[in-house]
Amino acid sequence: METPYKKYLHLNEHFEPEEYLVAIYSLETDSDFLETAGGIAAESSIGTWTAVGSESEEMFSRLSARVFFADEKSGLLKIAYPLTLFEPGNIPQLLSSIAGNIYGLKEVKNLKLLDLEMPGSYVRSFPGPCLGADGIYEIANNPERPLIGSILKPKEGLSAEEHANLTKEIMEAGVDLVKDDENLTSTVFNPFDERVKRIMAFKEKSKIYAFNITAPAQIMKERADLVANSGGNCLMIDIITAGFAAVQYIRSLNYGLMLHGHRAMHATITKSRSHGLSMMVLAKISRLAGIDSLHTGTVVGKMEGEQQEIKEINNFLLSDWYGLKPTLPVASGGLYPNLVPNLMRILGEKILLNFGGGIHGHPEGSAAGVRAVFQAVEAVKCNSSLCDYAQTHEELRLALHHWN
Ligand code: CAP
Ligand code: MG
Repeated sequence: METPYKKYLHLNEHFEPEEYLVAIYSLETDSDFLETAGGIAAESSIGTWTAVGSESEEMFSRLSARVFFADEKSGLLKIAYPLTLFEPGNIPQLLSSIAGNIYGLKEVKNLKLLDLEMPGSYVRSFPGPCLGADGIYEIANNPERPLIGSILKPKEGLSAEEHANLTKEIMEAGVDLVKDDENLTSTVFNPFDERVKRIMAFKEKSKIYAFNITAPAQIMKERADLVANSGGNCLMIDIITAGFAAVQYIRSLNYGLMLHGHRAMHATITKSRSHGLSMMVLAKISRLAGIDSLHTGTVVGKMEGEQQEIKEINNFLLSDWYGLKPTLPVASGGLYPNLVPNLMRILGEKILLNFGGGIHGHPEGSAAGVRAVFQAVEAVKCNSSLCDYAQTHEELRLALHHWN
């Protein structure tokens, strides 16, 4: 059976897709490589498996995607999409097109969306972050170091009262930010409303609390309203499980609060080297949607993530992008004081470093854990080794011993 796929091939190394959105994929197939590439371009733009009489030649030349680069050896494909295919400011629609049906095509063995290049007019149709990295640093009075945050542990289990007490203890010990864990929303033992009330009773303006509002959209709004009306400064959303429509909805309500993006479940689509989509793509759409701080990986912690990729993502998040504010990268997952020098060397200082077990697992308790982290940061700032610094800093000494 003849497919219409090959007409989507416009191989031309010199093609300059200025007013197109470009998607870069890697493809593995046991079928004809070029035909499958054409099929991907067809299915993700205007086509289907057979020619249809309702599609005119004029329509095809105006709206079809074009495969302008295809290398069978590496599997690399570049597809250009006319911008008029996309509704401005609509992330779900973008994903339904360029990261939708194509993964299910029988001929596709593996397909990974590696990167997206978007023209300024499309990028500017999104609001981007409200505060951005600089706005977050401003809340914390612009320290000349990475921001230090903590996730309360255990993930779930503390009552609202215990949760608030522990938050108070570690905020007084110095952390800039405390956050709910990704699976803590509202439970019988720790109801959202009570948690907000108890924490807002003592939280100072320069401290950030990220309340996890993740829920069905109407409940997310109620929770966001409560945080805003209680004087809070940050909303946390599990951006993958809640979905980008939910993120865009909360951003559209213009609370003026920081939006912290937790990426729980991202690895279902990012972890395979050959299939799914990359964390870079998620980072780009998170910034479009208005996420102010985004988990991007640690290199040295418990979660998978390669140094070069994480550095590229963090550089992207902090760089100029058609006037959208930068998103602050967040390193989190299996971090503890001993790792701070490597973290700062590899990922720099414009970053939020988040410690869960690495603070609350300190042998002398959570406040001592906070002090150990700050001592590690101070050691780096004054070019001292952790071992030397630990000789006069007891909490750091205990941490080095405990986690060595
Ligand atoms: C870290 C964490 C974060 C992960 C998310 C956890 O706790 O709270 O959710 O960092 O991973 O639940 O594992 P620990 P990522 O500090 O105790 O490891 O940032 O890679 O999305
Ligand atoms: Mg967590």
